[in-house]
Amino acid sequence: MSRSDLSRRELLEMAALGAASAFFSGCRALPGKGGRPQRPVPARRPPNILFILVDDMGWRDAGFMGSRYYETPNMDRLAREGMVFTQAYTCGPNCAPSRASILTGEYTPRHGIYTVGNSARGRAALRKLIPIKNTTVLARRFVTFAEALKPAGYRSASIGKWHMGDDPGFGPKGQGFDVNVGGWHLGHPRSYFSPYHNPALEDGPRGEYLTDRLTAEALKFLEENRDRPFLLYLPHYAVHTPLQAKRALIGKYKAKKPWMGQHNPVYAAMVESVDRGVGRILDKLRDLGLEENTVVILSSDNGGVKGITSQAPLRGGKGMLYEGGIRVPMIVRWPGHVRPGSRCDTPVIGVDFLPTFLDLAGLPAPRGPVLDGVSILPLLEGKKIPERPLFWHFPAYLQGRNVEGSRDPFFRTRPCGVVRKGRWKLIEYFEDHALELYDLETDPGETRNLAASRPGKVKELMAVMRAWRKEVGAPVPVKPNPKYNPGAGARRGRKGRRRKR
Ligand SMILES: [Ca+2]
Repeated sequence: MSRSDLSRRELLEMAALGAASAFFSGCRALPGKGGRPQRPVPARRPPNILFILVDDMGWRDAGFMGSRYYETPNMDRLAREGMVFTQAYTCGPNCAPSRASILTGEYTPRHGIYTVGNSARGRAALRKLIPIKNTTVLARRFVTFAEALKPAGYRSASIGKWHMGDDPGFGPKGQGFDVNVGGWHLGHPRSYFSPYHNPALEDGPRGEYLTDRLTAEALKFLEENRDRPFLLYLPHYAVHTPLQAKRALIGKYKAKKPWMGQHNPVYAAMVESVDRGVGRILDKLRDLGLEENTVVILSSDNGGVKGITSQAPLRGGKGMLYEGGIRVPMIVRWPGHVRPGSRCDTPVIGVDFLPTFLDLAGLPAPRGPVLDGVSILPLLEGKKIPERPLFWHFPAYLQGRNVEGSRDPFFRTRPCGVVRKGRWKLIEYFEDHALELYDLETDPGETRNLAASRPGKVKELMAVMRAWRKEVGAPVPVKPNPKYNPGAGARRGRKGRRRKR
């Protein structure tokens, strides 16, 4: 029986009936998909889950990731008390696809959210192919982690950015969260200072700072829900553009020396505001006695924007499928379970959150939805998970003039597919089937394309990627663009040398 045979409500009711009864009646095995027995569901209060997702925060945009420019003492403390994942990935190089996959545990071809807005971005004359049409609203049939956790009695809130539709129906509340503060279709704030002009967020006093406000809303939710399992999803609007920070925090960064391409004092002040919020949340957990039974996760939805920040030595930034666009910082803290100050180099990816949350809650996978990721609970416990390939599918164009690290002067990326398996990463560009093969172990900066010298590896990875595309129904663009003009780039290249972010 597939998802299409069942309504969304039926799925949730089935999950609720099966799991909730087991949850409250002690340990027993639940039937899994195809009648296989699953793990017993323990009769304990499941841990709270507090997931702080920073927007556009680059892989090195924090002290614990090595930055000597940004000051993030609270994130650094979280890192000292938890596990840092050094090879954490998001499923897209920009906001909406990453979020849709984080929330649903499904790769982008399944929900069709491949990019932000239009998939045909950039000048038409420079695009060889008609890209695959993008979806901008997450369909109701998808089961989010808020819905998946309901059978265990979690009270859930989404406080911050949503970017996949509007309530009622397609915002956080339509997708299973009990509380929505500030989440709607827009992917950036109109202003970081109140009035916010956001229909999902009541304005605060004039001049109130959005990051502080979301932190305050999070603290309120923690206080109100201290006595029951909660899922707090805190997707900050920061540190996405517009670059707007509290004046008092900017000055000291102006006096600091740039470090490895990190030099923007306003952006640094925005990072610091998020960090101060993290500190207040950690303090509140401690004050409420919730520290022990709360899993705190901090990560980002895509790489930092080139020109504003830098993830060097990784190549590129937001909007690219190079490591700088898709590798993100990530910490998980869970006292008594995760070894403080530990580090994990195993690659993990956005679709792993939902299965991990189910595992934490002691719930079986809901019947119907496909889970593309795996639970990373074994990694948190210092064990291993079986090696698996990771995939990206980006059948879209993202413009960007002369962005450092990109493959050409007009686009941050052209339509492509990517697979990572072990140390190897293969990129296939759909316009001309050009291939790039990188050995991330010896060349994390993706500077040496080994495709020509390792044909065997290319063949192996292409087969893995093609099989995956077939499995998930990933559409590859093949239709030529009648507006394409091979000479357009040359003319434009001569006269237009202006730089654009
Ligand atoms: Ca983003």
